[in-house]
Amino acid sequence: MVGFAGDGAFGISMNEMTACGRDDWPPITMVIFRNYQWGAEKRNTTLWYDDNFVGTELNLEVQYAKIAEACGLKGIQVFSMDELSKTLDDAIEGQMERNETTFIEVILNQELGEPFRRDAMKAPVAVAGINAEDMREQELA
Ligand SMILES: Cc1ncc(C[n+]2csc(CCOP(=O)(O)OP(=O)(O)O)c2C)c(N)n1
Ligand SMILES: [Mg+2]
Repeated sequence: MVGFAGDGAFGISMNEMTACGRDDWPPITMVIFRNYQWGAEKRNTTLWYDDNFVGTELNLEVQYAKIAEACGLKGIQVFSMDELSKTLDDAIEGQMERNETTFIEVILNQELGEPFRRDAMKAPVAVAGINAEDMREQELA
């Protein structure tokens, strides 16, 4: 099994790293794309709000490969496509032949890609306003 995730998505679910090295669990290989941000969300907000973004930066100091090591698994950082190809080959061999689980942390730059749906990237509009006149005191039984 080979999994792929962005660093943000992986960060939401990475507590599973503490379980996946259990003796009776099958080994896996996981590739984490480390661009230090919630890139998709940042891209959306820069398009909606005149190149502004907020709340999409991740902690620069976190190293997922080291967290994998602390969980008793293999963790490797790679910095180029060649390194990734070789490391992925080794990790899959380890998974298939030696019962090894490897987390590969791919270090990237912060270039933002094209949005998944550019046609949906219009500024949000209020579909129903809030009118103070509509408010009612809560009635307690
Ligand atoms: C459980 C959950 N929470 C929030 C979201 C909304 N969401 C979609 S993309 C994204 C950011 C993902 O960032 P990352 O995994 O680092 O991918 P990148 O765009 O940087 O490649 C978030 C939070 C989601 N899809 N699932
Ligand atoms: Mg990311």
